[in-house]
Amino acid sequence: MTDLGNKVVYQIYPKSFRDSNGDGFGDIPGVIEKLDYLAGLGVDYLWLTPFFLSPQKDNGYDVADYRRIDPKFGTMEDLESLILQCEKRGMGIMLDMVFNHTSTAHEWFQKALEGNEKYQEYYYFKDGSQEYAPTNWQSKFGGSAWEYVPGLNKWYLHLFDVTQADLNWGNRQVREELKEIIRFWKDKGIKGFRFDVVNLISKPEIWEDDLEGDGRRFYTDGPHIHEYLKELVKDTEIDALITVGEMSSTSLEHCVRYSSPKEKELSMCFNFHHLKVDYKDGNKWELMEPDFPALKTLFRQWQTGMQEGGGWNALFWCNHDQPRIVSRFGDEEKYWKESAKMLAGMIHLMQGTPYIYQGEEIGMTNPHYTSIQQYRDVESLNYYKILLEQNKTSEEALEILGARSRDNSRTPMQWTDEIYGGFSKSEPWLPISDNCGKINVKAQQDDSTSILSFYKKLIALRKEKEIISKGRITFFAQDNEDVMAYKRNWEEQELIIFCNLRGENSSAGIQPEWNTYRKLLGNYDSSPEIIDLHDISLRPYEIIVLEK
Ligand code: TEU
Repeated sequence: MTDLGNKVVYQIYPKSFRDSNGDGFGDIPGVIEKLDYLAGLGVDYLWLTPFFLSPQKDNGYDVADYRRIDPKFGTMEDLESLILQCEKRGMGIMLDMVFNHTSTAHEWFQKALEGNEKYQEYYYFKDGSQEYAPTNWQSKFGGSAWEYVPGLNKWYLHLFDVTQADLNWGNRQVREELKEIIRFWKDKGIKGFRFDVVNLISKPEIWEDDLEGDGRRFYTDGPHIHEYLKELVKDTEIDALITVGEMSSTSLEHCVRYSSPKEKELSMCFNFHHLKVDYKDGNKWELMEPDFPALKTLFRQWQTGMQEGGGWNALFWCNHDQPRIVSRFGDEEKYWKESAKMLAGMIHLMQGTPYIYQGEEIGMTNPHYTSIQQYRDVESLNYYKILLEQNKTSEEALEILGARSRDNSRTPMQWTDEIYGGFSKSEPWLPISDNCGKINVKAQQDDSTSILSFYKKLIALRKEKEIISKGRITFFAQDNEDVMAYKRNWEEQELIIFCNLRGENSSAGIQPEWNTYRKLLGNYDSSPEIIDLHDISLRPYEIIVLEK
């Protein structure tokens, strides 16, 4: 989908973006208030995480009615006005479709609980005695993936929270219902969709224990996944819109198929492999320093693999489930500005469509909460208990949450240096970071050296230079552990990108011909020191982009 190559998507977590009515909870009118800011950034699409009617057990990823707006977020009129106001500014709204599961408060599930067999077939209800769950699969939020319903003598499947029951995509009626929901929103003028954990929707025919893992190998990129996606896209004609699938624990081969235009599935995919290089033995709840050589290898494999296969990447560091990237792979103290800019440049100049998560563009950091009372996220609260059961001390458990909790990214957007950061007049639903006096939009808006200005520059460059959206990518200096280095080529043009991943000086090597190239972009004010024809020395977290 290379015609999407020059587009940029901005992700909004409405609950934490801007509270217009002072209840401590962000809302749709709050988003409308900030549209000029977003248009000023230069972004093309706004992806809003779910604001549909929901008990909010998983902050809206537990949908009780896909066609209604949760009153906490506003009204349908508010949304219609948002769509219109966006259009006026040349931006489109993308909605987040949570189709792997519904909330157990959804009418379908409620009918199933009443014994209605038609609706039981909408989910995975399995007979079985109370002692034995149908399989040993684990929920992604901890504990068994099955819940027993005594009144029915049946278990139901929930890969996430117990209030998020998995939908049975094998049932044609379910697929038809979901298509109707898409049509409903398309008719309202929605320009794109993000599909939540969409590569988990096709479950296996045989239900068996996983003797090697938590069950994911049976349902990840499952047996009918490509069929279901093709059918959904064809019958709702969303191939003309922008679509992105969130792919959990996926493979390159599947992502090529999900996103290659000739397959007519989705425009692009998110994968998370590059965000696991600091998981010890693949375990999110064991801390480790980031393995940068592994990061380099993953980017090379995915970038070149998608390129060769004709797939298309969604480029991102941050979202509402991930800790803040500057706290994670950068340095939020001494090299806060430099590292935030370098990390931004590194992915924005790769092949794919970049996504910016609210607050990333001003270098927001993790909040460093000190007490479990400050956390709200269901996954964090579950894992806090699990970590204590594993004999971690509460200090250790808090240290792990401090680095890994999803609440790290969900703190209120820092607009100003006021008490609640200009997010709200009252106390926010989740505590705002202490550093909002220093890190906020207001402080960066008129500063040409700010992180915000750097993001604007990256977005503007993408619009200006075809090579960024269309160019081929090749990686080099693969054995240099400290520096990510790649080239982009398009017609006669060439860009060379060096990113120093470390907080120390590093050196990048140079080809003689590059000596004549001009510096297009950097995150330090002065020019790079080209020592001689053999070497470019990079300062801590420096990014240098040379143009032929
Ligand atoms: O996330 C899917 C997902 O698997 C995660 O990134 C999840 O947060 C991680 O596995 C936990 O370690 C999506 C949504 O982005 C997330 O907010 C929802 O909670 C989840 O699906 C369920 O709908």
